[in-house]
Amino acid sequence: MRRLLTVLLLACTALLGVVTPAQAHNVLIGSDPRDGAQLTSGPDRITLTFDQTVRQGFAQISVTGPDGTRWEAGKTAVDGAKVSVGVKPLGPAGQYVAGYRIMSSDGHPVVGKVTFTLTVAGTGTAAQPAPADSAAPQTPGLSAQAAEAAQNGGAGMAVLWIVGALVLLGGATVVALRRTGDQGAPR
Ligand SMILES: [Cu+2]
Repeated sequence: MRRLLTVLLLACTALLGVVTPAQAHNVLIGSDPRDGAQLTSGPDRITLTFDQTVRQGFAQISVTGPDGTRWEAGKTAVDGAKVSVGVKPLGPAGQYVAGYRIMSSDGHPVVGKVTFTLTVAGTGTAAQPAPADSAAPQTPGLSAQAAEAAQNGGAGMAVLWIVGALVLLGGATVVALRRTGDQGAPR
């Protein structure tokens, strides 16, 4: 039993160890357009503002419109704590999702999304048409990652760390129980 307690203690320490650094992740503190905005005309650019400097070279914003059409224009730019991308003139009215992927200043990737609604249809045509196989559940890659992160309340990475730690904890407990059982079992 003492062994089990020791293992549990070690596992808890490990849990704290992996959760603490996750707090240093960059956090989205604002956007233009803001999340949930209702727009009568499309924005020229989408700008995301984080709480601290974003690393260069990994950041990417994709703009996905109704039916999976794509509307971002040009490369994603990183300027200090701001990450932005150009947007083509928008087309159909409906919901547009700016999915993002950035590298935190602490070296961890962070994904998420900002959603806005175009209330009046524009005249633009998509940078990329809707995927041919519309039966596919989700376009793989960035938008899927962003959607997943959003489902986790934007704390995708933190959740991953916690799940990983719990798996470790569970494994350690099973090993400890087996060992205790072996010692006590009559042969
Ligand atoms: Cu981090």
